[in-house]
Amino acid sequence: MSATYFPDVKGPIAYEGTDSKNPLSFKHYDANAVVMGKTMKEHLRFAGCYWHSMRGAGADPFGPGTRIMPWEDGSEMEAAENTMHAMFEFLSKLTLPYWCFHDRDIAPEAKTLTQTNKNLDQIVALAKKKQDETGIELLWGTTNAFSNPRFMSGASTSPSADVFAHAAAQVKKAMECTQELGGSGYVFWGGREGYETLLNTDLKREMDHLGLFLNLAVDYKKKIGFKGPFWIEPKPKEPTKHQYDFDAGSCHAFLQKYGLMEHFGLNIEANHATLAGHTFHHEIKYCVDNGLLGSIDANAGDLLLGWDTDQFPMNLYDTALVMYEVLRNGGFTQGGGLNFDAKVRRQSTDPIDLVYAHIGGMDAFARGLKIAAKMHEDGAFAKVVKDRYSSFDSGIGADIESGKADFESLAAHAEKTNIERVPSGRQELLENMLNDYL
Ligand code: XUL
Ligand code: CO
Repeated sequence: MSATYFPDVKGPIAYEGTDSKNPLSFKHYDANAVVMGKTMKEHLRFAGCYWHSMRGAGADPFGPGTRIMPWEDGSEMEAAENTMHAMFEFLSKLTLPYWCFHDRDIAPEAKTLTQTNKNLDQIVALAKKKQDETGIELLWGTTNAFSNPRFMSGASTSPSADVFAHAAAQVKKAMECTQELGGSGYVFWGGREGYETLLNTDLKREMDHLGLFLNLAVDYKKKIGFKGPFWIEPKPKEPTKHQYDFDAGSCHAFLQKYGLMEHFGLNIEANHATLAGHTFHHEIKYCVDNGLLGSIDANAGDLLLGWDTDQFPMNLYDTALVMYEVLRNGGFTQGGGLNFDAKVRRQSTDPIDLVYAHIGGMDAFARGLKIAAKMHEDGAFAKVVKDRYSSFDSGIGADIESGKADFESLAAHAEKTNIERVPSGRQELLENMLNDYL
């Protein structure tokens, strides 16, 4: 193990305020500063992700990886251990309180499942030691049931029952590892749970299998006493043409149909929201209004590109409006947080680029939190929305909402009511107000 993998970062990154010219400092993220009764650290619950930060070398369909990753050194298992050391050095220096991983990110897959699980046990023991030494905690764990060629046609939605069994074995083990490391939650992103063509796909059978699989996961969670919630991570497409967990709304319907609402929330990723044709804000608001806000994969897409670019979040409108909803939710009540499921660009090749990227993302969300808190404290937007629906607070509106009205009483009301005009939506004024907060 090398003494340090990030030699340019001497100590933990500190808050130095907006006047600082030090690029290795936070300008806005002041972990212990109190905002609306909680520290920024408690509100934002930042996590670093293992797959992009430690394992993603920058390969794209046109060329191999470009990044310098000095921790990928030695035999496969030595490299796995070095990488875990590098991850905790990186998390500590960025003062990231949480981390997230897939089973296959942290330990190499062997020829047999038995040996693969042994590899995992060895690395999980090291991760546990590093957690104890640093106080850094696991936000969530998950399974990579999409990279191995056996999962080419899906995992729990594969037409092969043997593949279904392999996916179950993997989730079983990854859930045990997550429990061992004290993870807050467990994520299901349906990597290839979708289809390429309906000509070879029994859509109903595949979705039933997915529902069954998640119910089996709930049974096992109860059996081992894993306390954390499960979170589905919606994504509409990529790698498959159509993914079953399309967006928050379709996951909500799925969870209700298969009797899973009690055990699941959602992990909303910004770039997945935009791929589904929604704003990040929309997906989060939908979750808050339906008791589904689990956790967030904090990244951003490029609106000119139609794929998952997983860039670092820099847009203050996004961070402010998303934190406005998180505050409205009373925080991450299911134990989630903001996981940087984001990668540096292929031309950002030095380990230090990873540090700049996270500083930028953390500051963007800290600013978003401060803006959102001010919006809540002023209450101006909440008042606009409340007033806009005030016709439902009394009279016929109250009768509608309470279920007292029927079509006959509504028709009688309409006959004696002449609607001259509906009040203005005032969108432009509201957008001006929003800009005043930024
Ligand atoms: C893929 C993606 C995953 C999940 C975890 O688009 O976001 O990394 O976050 O499997
Ligand atoms: Co993600």
